[in-house]
Amino acid sequence: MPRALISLGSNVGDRTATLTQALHQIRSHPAIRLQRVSRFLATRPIGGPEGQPEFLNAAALLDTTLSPKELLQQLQRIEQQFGRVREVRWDQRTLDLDLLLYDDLIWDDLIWDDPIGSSSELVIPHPRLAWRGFALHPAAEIAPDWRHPVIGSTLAELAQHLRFAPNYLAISGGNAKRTQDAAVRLARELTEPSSTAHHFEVPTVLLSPPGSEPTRGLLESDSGSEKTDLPPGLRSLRAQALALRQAMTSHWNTFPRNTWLISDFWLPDRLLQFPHETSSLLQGRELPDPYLAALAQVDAPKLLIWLEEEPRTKQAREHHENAVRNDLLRHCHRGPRLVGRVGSWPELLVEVQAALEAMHDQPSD
Ligand code: PH2
Ligand code: MG
Ligand code: MG
Repeated sequence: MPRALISLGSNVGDRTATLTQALHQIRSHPAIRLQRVSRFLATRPIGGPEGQPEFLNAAALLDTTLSPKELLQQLQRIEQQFGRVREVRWDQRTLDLDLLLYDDLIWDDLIWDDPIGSSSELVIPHPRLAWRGFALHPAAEIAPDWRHPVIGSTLAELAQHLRFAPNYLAISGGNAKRTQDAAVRLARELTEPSSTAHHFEVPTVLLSPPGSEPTRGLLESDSGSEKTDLPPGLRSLRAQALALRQAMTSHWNTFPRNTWLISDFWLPDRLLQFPHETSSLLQGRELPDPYLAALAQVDAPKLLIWLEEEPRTKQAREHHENAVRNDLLRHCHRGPRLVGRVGSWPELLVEVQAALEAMHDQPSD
C-alpha cells in the first residue's frame, strides 16, 4: 500500500484541539491508515503578514490507497471543515495540511505536462520541505530513513544539514552576470531593515567577475605541490575550492556564526567550463574521485539557489547545458535547492527571505 507523509500546522484558535481533531478525521477515513504522529512543535511564523501568532506544527505518516490527488482533496476537505479560507498567501490559518512525500513519487506539473486542474499546488515532494525546519523536523522524527526522491538524502540527513551546515548560500545560474546580479541584490535587500520583517546581517558576498580567474594567486602559490599535468578543469576546481575555503574561514573568524555568506557561484558549476572533462557525467557515471575530493574541501551550501530560464519548458530542461547542470546537481548537492525563475525578482526575493527565516533558528534537541 502506498505511504504518504503529511504536515499539519495551526496558528489560530485552540491549536492543540485543532491538530488532534484533524488527526482524528484523517484516522477515520476508510482508505487511510494512520501509522505515526510526531510531537506537536511550537514554531515561529515564517513568511506572510507580520504579527501572526506562533504555530503548532506536526507531521503524520500514513498508509493509503488514495492517489496523491485524492489524498490532497481529502486534506483540503478537512481544512475546510476547520474554517480554512485561502485569501492571503502564508497568512495565519486554523489548519494547514500539506502533502510532503508520497512513496518515491516525483510529481511536478511541468514534468508531467499536466496542469492538475485547480490543484496545481500539488508538487511532490513538497518544494519547501528541505529548508523549513517546522516541517522537516517533525517529519524526520517519524520517518528518519525516508529518502527524499529528488535530493537523495534521508530526512534525518536533511534535518542534520539544516541544523549544522554553516550559513552559506550559493547561487547557480549558468551565467556569471546573472548570478552576480542576484548575489548583489540579495545581499542589499536582505540587509535593508525597512524591507523585511526579519533583519538579516549578510556581511560577506563573494563575487567572481565574468571571465576572470579569481583564484590565480592561490593556484600559483599551490603549484609546488600541484602536478601540472592535471586536467585543467580539475586544477581550476581545486583552486576555486581553496579560495572558497579560505574565504569561509576568514568570514567565520570575523563574523558571528549566524551571519550569512553568499557566493555568486556554486563550486561544481566551474566544471561546466570544461565539457571534455565532464562528458563522463552525461553518460551517467560517477564523478571521478579527485573531483569529489576537491569538492569535499568546502562545506556544502546550506541552501542552493538555482536560477532557471523562463519558460521552464521541457526542451530547456533537456538542453545540453541543463543536462550537465542537472547531472552536477545529482552528483554534488545533498541539500535544499530553491528554484528561481530568471526575470521574476520580487517573487524570488520573497521566497529567499522566507527560506532564510525558516532556516534561521533550528530546535536543537
Ligand atoms: N506555514 C506556512 C508559512 N509559515 N510558519 C510556521 N512556523 N509553520 C507553518 O506551518 C507555516 C509557516 C505556509 O504553509
Ligand atoms: Mg503549508
Ligand atoms: Mg497548505
